[in-house]
This record gives sequence, C-alpha cells and structure tokens, in this order.
Amino acid sequence: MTLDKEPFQVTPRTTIGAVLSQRARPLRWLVKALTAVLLLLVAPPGAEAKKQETVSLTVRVDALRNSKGVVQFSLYNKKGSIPDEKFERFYRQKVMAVTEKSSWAVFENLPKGTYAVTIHHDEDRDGKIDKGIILPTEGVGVSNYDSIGLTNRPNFSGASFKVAADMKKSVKIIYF
Ligand SMILES: [Ca+2]
Repeated sequence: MTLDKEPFQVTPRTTIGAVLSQRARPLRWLVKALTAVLLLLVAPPGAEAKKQETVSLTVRVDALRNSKGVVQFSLYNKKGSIPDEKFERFYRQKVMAVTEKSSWAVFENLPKGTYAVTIHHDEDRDGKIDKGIILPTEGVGVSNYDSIGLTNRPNFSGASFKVAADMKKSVKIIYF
C-alpha cells in the first residue's frame, strides 16, 4: 500500500448534495427562498444612490460684538425669499448659542441645490430683529454680502450659492 493515495475516494454523487437532491428537495427550495429574502434585507435597492444625493452645509459667523444671546441662522432655497425680516419664508432655521463671539450651525441632509443664508445676532433672545427708528439695533448678515444699505439691498440672487457637496460658508455680521 502506497501513502500517496487516499484510503478511498469520495465522489460528488455520495455527498450531502446528492442526499438532499433525493430526500429533501422541498428543503432546498426553502433555503433558496430564504437566501433571496436575506439579500433584499441586506441591500435594499437604491440605498447607496439615495445616500449620495444629500449634503451638509455648515454656516459660521465670527466677530460678534459680544457673546450675549443667540444667533438665528435661516436657510433659503427660493427666489424672492430674501429679504425676510420677519422670518416668514425660510426653508430651515437653527437657533444656536454664542461661544466666544462666534457661532455656527450645521444644516444636514440637504438636497443638492442653490441656497442663501441670513444670520441674526438675537442678543435679547426674543426671536425678532430689534429696530431703532429705521435701522436694526441687533446685528444681521446675508451670505455673499459684506455690507447692506439702501443701494445694496440683499436679494436671493445676490445671496445664493451652489451646494453640490458638503461645504462651509462664513457670513459677515453687520451692526448699524
Ligand atoms: Ca431680538
């Protein structure tokens, strides 16, 4: 007897598969059906594509004149929605704390698109832009605008920017 040969050879026909094919045909169908169900649960169709369609936008403001109150960050996505001094036309809004004269907000799960942002340093936390006779007595700001005036009134076209991927945007605070 030589050692390079196995004691006996197992042919495919004597394996478990062969036994299943003869005695447990219904069981094989059940296994196939369960496998199909599991695959559907693990990988729902289109999940990956959906995940890539939304982005996050971080808006930041620095150089506030003090650390009082909160900052209202308002996000806009429609033409004609700015100016919006009474906050009636925003798409989303976040009210954030002030830390060492800075504040920021993260808008998550946004559809890719064109957006504009306004900020308001609400020092007395009443949700309103306090005003003197004409001009605001609390700080305000609009994306893309370094100054605001009668000849430089903000609108959506001037304030908007494309958000095609996760990004950060700084907005200047203006005190009159
Ligand atoms: Ca206020």
